[in-house]
Amino acid sequence: MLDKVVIANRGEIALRILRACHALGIRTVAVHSTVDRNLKHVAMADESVCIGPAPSTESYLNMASIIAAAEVTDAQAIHPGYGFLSENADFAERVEQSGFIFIGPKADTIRLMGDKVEAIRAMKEAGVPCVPGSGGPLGDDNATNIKIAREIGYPIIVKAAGGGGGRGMRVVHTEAHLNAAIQTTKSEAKAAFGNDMVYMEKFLENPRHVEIQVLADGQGNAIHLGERDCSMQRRHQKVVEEAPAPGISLEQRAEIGKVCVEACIRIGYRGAGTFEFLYENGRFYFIEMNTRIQVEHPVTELVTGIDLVREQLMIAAGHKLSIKQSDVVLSGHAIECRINAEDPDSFLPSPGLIQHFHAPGGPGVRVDSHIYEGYRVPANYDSMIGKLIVHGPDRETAIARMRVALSEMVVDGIKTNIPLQQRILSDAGFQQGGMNIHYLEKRLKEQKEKSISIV
Ligand code: MV4
Repeated sequence: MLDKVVIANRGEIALRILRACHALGIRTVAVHSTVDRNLKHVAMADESVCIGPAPSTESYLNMASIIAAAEVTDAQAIHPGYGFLSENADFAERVEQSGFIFIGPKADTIRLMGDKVEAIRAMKEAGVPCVPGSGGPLGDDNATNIKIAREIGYPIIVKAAGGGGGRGMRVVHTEAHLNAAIQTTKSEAKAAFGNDMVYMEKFLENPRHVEIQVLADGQGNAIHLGERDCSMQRRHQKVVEEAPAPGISLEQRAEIGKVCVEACIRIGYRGAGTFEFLYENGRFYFIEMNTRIQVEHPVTELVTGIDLVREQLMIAAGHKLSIKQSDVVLSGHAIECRINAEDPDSFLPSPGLIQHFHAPGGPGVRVDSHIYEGYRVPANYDSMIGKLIVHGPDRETAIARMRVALSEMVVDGIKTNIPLQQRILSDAGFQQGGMNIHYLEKRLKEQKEKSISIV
């Protein structure tokens, strides 16, 4: 087993990784910025190293500082968590070149998936169903692009190869707007990602966002752990996630899961990964692959009983997968509500001192959070202060447990989105299940218009 791991992240995921390490007898090194000295996992880690000032560009994104921290503490491996450097191929490469284990896929795999054009090409070749599209980068010839768009059929979406997660995209409804959209997306992509390569896909108007979790050991073995529905989102920020996805049959799960597993084996995938799909009219369309542990991984853990971060550590230590596909049995239903330090109506961040914190509990209730009474939420980072995750024998029970848990949870001193989460969990559409990616924004807009008309 690994003997010492650097946790190159902060907040709840740093604590989650620390717990998985300690459960395996692995010693931990917390790296933190100056404003993050009081993070819970820093106090719990075997060692800690301050890697720089508050701005993440100078701390959590500072490759040299993080690698230096591994060197001075004589650690063996670096876990990047999510966000920050987790999907930075150059970082993974530098970590390995410095003689450490990067807890994740090979740098080349991260690079492949970072280029959306190449990722789609590789997945299509491996038999993964993709959105009808250009199948490659768009060239400069307008007539050719018009022809491609006609073949796909409008509406189409122009996406940046270097984008992902909702950045660098433009929907086009008619031929008259195609060329301008391509040019604008190209120049925005050049500025944002230093890469002006763009591609075209059929624009799916009302899809759900359903993703498949995989684990692979890079030694020819891979399994899938079913799907998550992440359709409840606002401005590309997921708000509520659940597993399994409402309305997906055992047969369809097995079928799409098998396709993802075969793709993992084909590309020599290593570690935890997520195949992101749009799901519309009963069909899956691959859009992107994430090569990191994801925020919403706990819902998969609760329905499978598999500790994903433990498996990441085992794989990084060189173990073959110990879980067979036939060992993966989904049980019940899990829901995650992201808890953010933000105004529940305006969505503006609300950093500050936590004066009182009461965590909910009871059967099937899990709280993944680093906050405590007296902790100050800094203004420098993402506003997520934790996740409330529940599990129950069925979706109705999970919803009931989440509603009770949200009502029990107290976070005083700052504003949180708990009231918003309570409204979502009480919403008829959410309760019905299977809503598409536009549902939450539509409901929020209706609510806002209503509140204005009263005044
Ligand atoms: C799409 C799409 C419709 N059609 N691609 C947004 C984030 C990025 N991962 C891909 N995204 C989309 N790609 C085609 N061909 C709609 C979206 C999209 C979306 C996807 C998942 C979750 C939320 C979303 C919100 C708006 C648009």
